[in-house]
Amino acid sequence: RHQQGFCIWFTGLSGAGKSTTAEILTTLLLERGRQITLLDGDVVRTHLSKGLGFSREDRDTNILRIGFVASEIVRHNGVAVCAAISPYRAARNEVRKMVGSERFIEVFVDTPIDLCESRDVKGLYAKARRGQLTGFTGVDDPYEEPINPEITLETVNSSPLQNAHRIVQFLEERGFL
Ligand code: GGZ
Repeated sequence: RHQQGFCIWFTGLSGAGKSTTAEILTTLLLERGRQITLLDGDVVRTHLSKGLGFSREDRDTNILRIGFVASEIVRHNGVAVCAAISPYRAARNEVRKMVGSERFIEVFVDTPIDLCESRDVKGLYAKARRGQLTGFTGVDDPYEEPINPEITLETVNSSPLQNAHRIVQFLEERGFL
């Protein structure tokens, strides 16, 4: 059976749970026999986007690079799971156009900043609050929430596993799986 490709695009603050949910989703999709490419912003920045910083221009470059790779994967009927903060709406919409809107599934990981900050796995929020790190998303740099995401995930009362299952259910309903 011929299966069409698609792109799952996670967006949300640092520490919102994008990577964790994306990793679980990848496992669930692999179990269904799909080939998945996981493009995590943090990881992409060590090779494809090596040397880029966190200015608006560099973030947009990072997002468009990830988007370009995702669009190639989708064009060849593969599955791209992308997880980067992607704070700017215009860049996300650009990627949506590159991939094709009908195959682009924007997933807003809607974790309140207080919760991201209380987890602070890498201690970056604390650094940003102390002024040792400037231009940190949500602290002194913008995050533009999606207006019409295909999926909004709530993470206060839902686990990453539950959220990954929600995405799988959406994909089944839409005929992607
Ligand atoms: C936001 C930053 C910053 C600044 C370093 N602002 O939670 P993390 O640590 O592991 O993931 C964040 C990552 C953000 O990279 P992305 O490629 O996802 O960002 S973007 O989509 O905006 O291009 C965070 C860390 O890098 N980090 N400095 N100033 N996050």
